[in-house]
Amino acid sequence: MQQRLKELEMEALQKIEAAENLKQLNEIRVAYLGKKGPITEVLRGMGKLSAEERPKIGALANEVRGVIATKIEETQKKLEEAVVQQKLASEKIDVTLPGRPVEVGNHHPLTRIIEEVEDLFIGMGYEVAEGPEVEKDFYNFEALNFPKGHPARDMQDSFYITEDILLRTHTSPVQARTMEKREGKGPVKIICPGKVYRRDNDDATHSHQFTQIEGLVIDKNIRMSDLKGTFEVFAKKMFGADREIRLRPSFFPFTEPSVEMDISCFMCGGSGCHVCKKTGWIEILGAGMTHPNVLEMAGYDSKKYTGFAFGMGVERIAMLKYGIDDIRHFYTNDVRFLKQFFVHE
Ligand code: FA5
Repeated sequence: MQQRLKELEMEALQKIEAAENLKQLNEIRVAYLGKKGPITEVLRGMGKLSAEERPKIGALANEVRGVIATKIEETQKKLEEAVVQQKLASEKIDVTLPGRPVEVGNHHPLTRIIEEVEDLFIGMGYEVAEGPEVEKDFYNFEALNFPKGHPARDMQDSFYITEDILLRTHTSPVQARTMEKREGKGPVKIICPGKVYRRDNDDATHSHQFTQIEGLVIDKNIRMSDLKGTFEVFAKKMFGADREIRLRPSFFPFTEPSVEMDISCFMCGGSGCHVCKKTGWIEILGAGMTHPNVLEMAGYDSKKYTGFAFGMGVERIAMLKYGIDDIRHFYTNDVRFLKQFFVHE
């Protein structure tokens, strides 16, 4: 039996030595040290031995088992280390390679226009104001001299949420809110950019959701010539000296007199095309002298104070400035379109 144990030891050590990977080594462990292995079998047969032989064989079996286990452990460490080394060799990192470029976002063209207009007006002493997109009928219409049932409400087809709450159809309610806050005391000089919503049919120059920038100036002795001068500065700065502007008489319940300003079409230069609907002009803003009713409703003495206001379409300005022929490009988020406006800051 002693002989058998020694042979087993030799055989196992040779096989361990020859193991090429961890899987083979594990198979050897199971074969020699497992419950069904030859050493366990020797130990099981010890009952048949004499009392004298039993401790000797028992000790030897344990010794052989220990030798095999130690060898397996050492070999396992070696094989594991070899696996790591192999991985390191195959996954070499060249730290001198240039990095992969990361796609970085940039400002949307509409945001750029808003910032440019804000900068221009802040430079002329205006403050930037804001108001809610979900608005009360009172601020969107009534405080602006559109009583309930007034036919002028049809000019701006609205998305109503309840009878008294709607998605604002223009940024003009911010005028009413600002005047109310000032409690009849001037001067006021604000611009307010924001989203507005109308049940308009979408086409090349109309969208059901678009962006406006409102402006309001209230002080003593504000005249129509102040409005005109402001627009001339604005048009020159935004579009350059060679683009023509024109003011047309118009109607808004909250301004009197009222005007609309057009800019000559960028696409056809004024001869008429599909973008300007054959007129040669693109309308970019509505404006006028603040109606005395609006001033009085907000607590201003309309004999002391006068004012002018305007509301411009940001998409239209962007279209004119960048030569974009369809307003829908702004909302589809096509990166190929947006990338043309990327500026590296
Ligand atoms: C108004 O919204 C008035 N609140 C403007 C105003 C303010 C007048 C202060 C007087 C005093 P209007 O509906 O015309 O006006 O819209 C103003 C501008 O928004 C238009 O000149 C145009 O540039 C833009 N606009 C109007 N409807 C759309 C639309 N559906 N899609 C894109 N832009 C539009």
